[in-house]
Amino acid sequence: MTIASLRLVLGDQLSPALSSLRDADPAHDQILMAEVMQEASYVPHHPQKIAFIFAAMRHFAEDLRSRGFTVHYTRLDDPANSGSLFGEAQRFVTLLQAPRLVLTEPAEWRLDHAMRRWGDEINLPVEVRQDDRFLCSRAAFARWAEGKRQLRMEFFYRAMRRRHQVLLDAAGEPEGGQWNFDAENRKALPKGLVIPERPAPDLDAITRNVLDLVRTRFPHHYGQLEPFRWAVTRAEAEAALDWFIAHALPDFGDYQDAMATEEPLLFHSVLSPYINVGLLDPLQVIRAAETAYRQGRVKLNAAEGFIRQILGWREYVHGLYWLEMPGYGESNALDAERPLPEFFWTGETGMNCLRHAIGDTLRQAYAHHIQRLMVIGNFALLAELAPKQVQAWYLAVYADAFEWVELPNTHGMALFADGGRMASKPYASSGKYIQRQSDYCRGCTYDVAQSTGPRACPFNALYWDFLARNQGKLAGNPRLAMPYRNWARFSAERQADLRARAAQCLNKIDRL
Ligand code: FAD
Ligand code: DLZ
Ligand code: SF4
Repeated sequence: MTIASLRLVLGDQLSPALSSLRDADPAHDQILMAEVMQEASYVPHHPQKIAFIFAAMRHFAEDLRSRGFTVHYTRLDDPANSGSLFGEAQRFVTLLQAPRLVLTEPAEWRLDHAMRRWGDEINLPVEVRQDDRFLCSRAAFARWAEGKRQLRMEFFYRAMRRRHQVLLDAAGEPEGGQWNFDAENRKALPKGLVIPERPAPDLDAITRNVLDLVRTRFPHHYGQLEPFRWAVTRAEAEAALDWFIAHALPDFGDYQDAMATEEPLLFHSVLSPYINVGLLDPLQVIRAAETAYRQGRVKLNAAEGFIRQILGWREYVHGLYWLEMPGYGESNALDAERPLPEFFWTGETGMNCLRHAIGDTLRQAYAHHIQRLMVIGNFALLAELAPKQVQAWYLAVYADAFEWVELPNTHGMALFADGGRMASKPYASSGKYIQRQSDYCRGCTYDVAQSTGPRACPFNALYWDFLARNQGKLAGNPRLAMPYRNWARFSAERQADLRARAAQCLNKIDRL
C-alpha cells in the first residue's frame, strides 16, 4: 500500500496541534521520528537534555500511535540508523515510497536552511509549514521591527498584550494602570521564607530505558544524568504547570531576581524545556497565570512579571533570532577573545557564586535566569570570554537550550556581542549586585567588600576594568553615564590599582 505523505516530527515539535500533523489522516499519512547522533552531538549536550528529549519523543510517538497513527521511530542504537535527520528522511521516503514529505519549519536556522534544500536533494516534494506555536510569527516580528532604529522588548511586549488581549482591563488598557511592575520584583529573600517542595514525576520503563541508553552512549558529556526529575509527557508537564501556578507563582514576582545557595529553583516555573519542545503551549501557560490573577490567587506583579517573560521576552528573542539570522552569532562588538576557563565544565572555582550557578547547572541542566545572566553571563562579559565558546557552552548545558532562544540571550543579552541590537546596555555589574540578591558571598573565599588586594572579589575590579577597557565603545551610552561618572571620580592611583587587580584575576583565571 502506498501512503499519501510522510510527516517528519522533530524532537522539539512534540505538540499534537503541530502544523505538519494538523491534517494528517491515520489511514493515509504516516509519521517519522528519529533519534540521531548528529542532533545529539552538535554540541556536547548535557545528558539530562538528551534524555529529556528522547524520553519525550518516545512518549509522544506512543501518544500518536494511540491515536491510530503509524509512527516510524528510529532509536539511536538501531543498527540501521543513518545518524542524521536527512539520512532518516531519505531512508524512509524510499522504504515507504512516500510521494511527499511534510514538515514544520525547524526552530533553528541550521536545520531550517538545510531542510529547505531537501526537496531537490531527495527529488521529492517537501512541504515546509510555518511553526504557528509562536504567538508572533517570523514575518509579523519583521513587520514590527521594520524601520525601527532600536528594538526594545518593552514596546514589543505592549503590542503583544494588546494583540492577544492579555491582562487588559475592560477599557482595553493594561490591568492595574501600568504595563510593567518590575520595580516590585527585586525583593531580597526574607529569613525563614518557606520554599515549596517540588514534586517530580515517576519514571516509567520508557524513560528508564532512555536513561540507560544515554548513560552508555554519552559517558563523556558534562553534567549529571541523575537525579532525572523532568516531565516527559504532556500530562506530566501540565501537572508541573498546575503545581507552579498554585505553589510558586504567588511569590514569583517578589523574589524573581533572588538567588539562594540551598534553593536553586526558588519560585521559578522550570517550565522552559516543556514550552520549548511543545509539551506546553505558551498561550496555555499565559492564560493559566492570568486566570490565577483574575481569581485573586496571585498578585498582579507576579502574574504580569511571569507573563512578560513568555509573551514578551520569549517571543522577542524568537523574532530577533529570525530577523538577524544567519550571521547573528558572528559579531564580537567588544572584541572578547579569552578562552572559556575549565571551571565552566566542572564548577571548581573559589568564586562561590559561580561555583553554585555552574554546579546547579551541571547537576540539574537548569539554572534560573539571574544565575544565567548576572552570575555566569556577567562573569563571561567582564572577563572577555570569546562569544562563540560561551554560546556553545550555554547551548550544551541547559535542558531548554535551542539556538533560537539561547543565542539572543547569550550573544545579545549577556555578552553585548551584538553591540546593543538586543539590549539597551550591557548587564555588567560588580559583586555588590550578587551580594544584594543572594547569600553566595557569605560562603566565598573572596571578600565582596574589597576591590583590590588578593582576597578582593574578582567581580569588583573586573567591573571597573570592563568600563575602562570599553570606554571608547560604551561611554556614549546614556544608561552607563552614572558608572562612567563614578569611574572618572576615582584618583589615578585608585584606577591603576583596580586595573592591576583585574589584570591579576584575568592572568590566573583558571585558578580563581
Ligand atoms: P521562569 O523564570 O519561570 O520564566 C517563565 C518562562 O519565561 C520561561 O519558562 C521561559 O519560557 C520564558 N523566559 C523567561 N526569560 C526568558 C528569556 N530571556 N528568553 C526567552 N524566554 C524567557 N531560555 C531558554 O528557554 N533556553 C535557553 O537556551 C536560554 N538560554 C539563556 C542564556 C542566557 C545567557 C540567559 C541570560 C537566559 C537564557 N534563557 C534561555 C532565558 C531564561 O533564563 C530561561 O528561559 C529561564 O531561566 C527558564 O527557567 P524557568 O522556566 O524557570 O523560567
Ligand atoms: C536537541 C535534539 C537532540 C539532542 N536530539 C534530537 C534527535 O535525536 N532528533 C530530533 O529530531 N531532534 C533532536 N533534538 C532537537 C533538534 O536538534 C531540534 O529540532 C533542532 O534543534 C531545531 O530546533
Ligand atoms: Fe561571587 Fe564575589 Fe560574592 Fe564571591 S564575593 S560570591 S566571587 S560576588
